[in-house]
Amino acid sequence: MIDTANISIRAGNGGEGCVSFRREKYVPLGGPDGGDGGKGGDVIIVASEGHHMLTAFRFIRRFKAGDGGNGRGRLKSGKSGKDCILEVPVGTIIKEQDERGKEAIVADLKENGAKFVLAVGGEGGKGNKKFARSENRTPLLAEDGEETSEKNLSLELQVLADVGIIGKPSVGKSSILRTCSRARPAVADYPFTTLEPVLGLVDVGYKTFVIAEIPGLIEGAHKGSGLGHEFLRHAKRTEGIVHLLDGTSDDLTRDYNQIKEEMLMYDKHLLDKWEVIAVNKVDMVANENQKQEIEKELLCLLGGGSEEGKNRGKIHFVSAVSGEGVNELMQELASTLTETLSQKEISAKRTENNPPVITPKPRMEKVEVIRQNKLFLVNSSKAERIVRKAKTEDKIILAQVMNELKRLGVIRALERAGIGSGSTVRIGSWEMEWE
Ligand SMILES: Nc1nc2c(ncn2[C@@H]2O[C@H](COP(=O)(O)OP(=O)(O)O)[C@@H](O)[C@H]2O)c(=O)[nH]1
Ligand SMILES: [Mg+2]
Repeated sequence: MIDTANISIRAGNGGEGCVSFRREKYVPLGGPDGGDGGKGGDVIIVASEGHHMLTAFRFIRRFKAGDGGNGRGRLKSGKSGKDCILEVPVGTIIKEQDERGKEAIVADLKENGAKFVLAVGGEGGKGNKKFARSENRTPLLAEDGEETSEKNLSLELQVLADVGIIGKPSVGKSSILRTCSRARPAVADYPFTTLEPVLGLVDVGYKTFVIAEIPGLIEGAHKGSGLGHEFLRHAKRTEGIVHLLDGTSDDLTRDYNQIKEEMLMYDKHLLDKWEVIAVNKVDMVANENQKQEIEKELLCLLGGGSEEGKNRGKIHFVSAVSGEGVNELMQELASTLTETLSQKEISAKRTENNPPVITPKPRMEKVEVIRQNKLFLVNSSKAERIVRKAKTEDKIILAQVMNELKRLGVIRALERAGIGSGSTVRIGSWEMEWE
């Protein structure tokens, strides 16, 4: 079962650099003291064991990190924008469409706590202090912040079960799965092996979780027949287990122990998971007395239900046919899951031992000039950020801008492209006649 979600994200814009001069008594115009703009916030995705599905992304699909604050006088830098952090289940794959519409994997979060910076916040603009040059001590320009753009991403998750139903053939595993979810596994009145893991999504109101039938156990999957692997993967990842028994069986102790034995052979770690015992086909159990006897037998088997706290110490009587007890069983599973997951989350937060943090490569800043007859289009985000806020009607400011464009290599690139008088230069939305 693959869970998917499409989202769009945007990192924060960088803040504007500031044009300002020191004001002191008796000094009419002090040196430049315009601070830099703050960096925009990043959009970061984090894998967390506390999440099991991508359901949350069905309700909110757009995410934006905070913008950087503008720089101010007295060399005050703008505040950094707040990062936007998205938590996803471990195993989530993130894909992005490139300009040609081709999908590529940008990150594959395999470990708890693994982080990936999906979008880097815009750089803050430099304040005018940074534009002071030996030949120009009164810089009248500052850089605008870097603008970010929106990215469309798709998230994909191979959903693994939170709870596995195990039990001998024909105890009613498939039937219970049908009763508690919309899953439609085959049900048969003869021992029958479900060949593919069937997952059901259970909704108890305040929580949803994934439940799967894990047959295979007793049916010899541990011996390495092709079937075993998929199930083992699910079984390994489940948080807990419903051990299902058939109330009409003549020896529940034997049935129970047989399954435990199989679990040990299959993967001994399965025995470390919590277990809820449910006795199915209660519609066929004759009377209360018989129920009480079954309960006594099983509790005795569990040593009074204290088995290091792994067992919940309660026997559920259910019927897949009449539906009796199924809701209560699901409620118990949901609350047990909530407990164990919040504990896990807490310990994961404590033990986050350097999970990988992957940061995309920084953008290359290169100047490109495209010529269209007498129009010369300059492609350079640095140059754009300088001209965007500059009041170039002012001759002095224009001269300073030209000086900065020269330092960035824009003038040389224009000359190489063959610029001459009568041409127009366009940088972003800013235009000027070349003389
Ligand atoms: N009377 C009764 N029969 C049931 C119940 N649950 C399952 N069965 C029957 O038991 C047989 C085996 O059920 P199935 O779900 O395929 O068992 P699985 O092998 O554990 O998946 C089928 O004939 C079901 O109709 C139940 O609660 N009551
Ligand atoms: Mg079955």
